Parts: sequence; structure tokens; C-alpha cells
Amino acid sequence: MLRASAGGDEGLVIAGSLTWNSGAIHGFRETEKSRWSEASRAILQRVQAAAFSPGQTLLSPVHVLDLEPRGYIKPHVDSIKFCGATIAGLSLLSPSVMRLVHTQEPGEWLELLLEPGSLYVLRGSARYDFSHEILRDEESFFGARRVPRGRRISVICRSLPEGMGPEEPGQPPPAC
Ligand SMILES: O=C(O)CCC(=O)C(=O)O
Repeated sequence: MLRASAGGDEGLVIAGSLTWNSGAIHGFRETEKSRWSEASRAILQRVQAAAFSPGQTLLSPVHVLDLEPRGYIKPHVDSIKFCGATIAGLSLLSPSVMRLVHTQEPGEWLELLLEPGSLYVLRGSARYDFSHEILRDEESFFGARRVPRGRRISVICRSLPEGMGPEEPGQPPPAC
């Protein structure tokens, strides 16, 4: 895990990668954030209520990924060592296209148009049997519709891997 910070807990930081998706992401900065303003915390609570069941424990802190306009994410399945059964991502700023491809049946695929402010949830088969990726600008089409890529920020909540002890069960991230 490569870590460096600018601006302490508030800063977006590194040009490296956190452990669960090492090498998959290009043209990005990222950070893990555990302290949020009250307004942001209220949004995170809505995300968590929509995406996770009450019994699930969330990984804390929350992953924030800042993709530059030319940045992209190669197909990958998040490691079960670092991520549990649910991944929920809030997309901000630029629209983008997420493609899911079945890892055993590459002919089985689908694409999601991620508008700013939209939430996607990967669980069940989508979480474990399909890779996910964010298309680079040149390939960024949703059907026939061109989806030009600008800077995109995503806020990603994950459940804890099964068998890992809860850090703060059921608790949303603390406010700043
Ligand atoms: O930016 C996103 O919404 C997806 C991030 C992702 O693929 C990951 O962190 O595994």
C-alpha cells in the first residue's frame, strides 16, 4: 500500500494505489477518509441505508477516488481479502460508463451509465462473478451515445470482508 498525504485527513492524496485494486487504476489520486462534514455524513448515511443491509459492517474509512479526464479503471474484481459482499459507489462531477463482464463468460456483459450524483451497488453475482471497469474517454460510449469523460470523483463504501471483526459495527463515519 502506497500512502502519502497532503492536507492531513482532508486532502486528496496519492498517485499510487490502495491494496484492493492495485494496478487497475490509471490517472488518479485517492484517499481514505474517515471524517466528514455533517452534510456529507447525511449523504453517506443515505448511501449506506440504500446499499447495505442492517447486518452488514462497513469498512471504515471510506475510499475516495479522483480520476483525471484521461484516467480509467481496468477490469477487475475487488479482492475478497480486502472487500466484503457489497460495493457501493457514488459518482460525482463527470458522467462515465461502467462495464461489467462475466469472468467466465466474456460474452455476458452490461454497461451502466453513471451520471453525476448516481449510486451503483455491486452485490451478489455482480460483485463476485463480473469484473467492473470505468471506460477511458476514447471508449466512453453508452450504446450509441458518446459520454465524454471529465474529471470524475467517486466515493466508495464497502462492506468488511467476511470473517473480519467489525471496527465500529453499524456506525456511519464520524463527523468532522
Ligand atoms: O470509481 C469507481 O466507482 C469504481 C472504483 C473501483 O473500481 C474500485 O475501487 O474497485
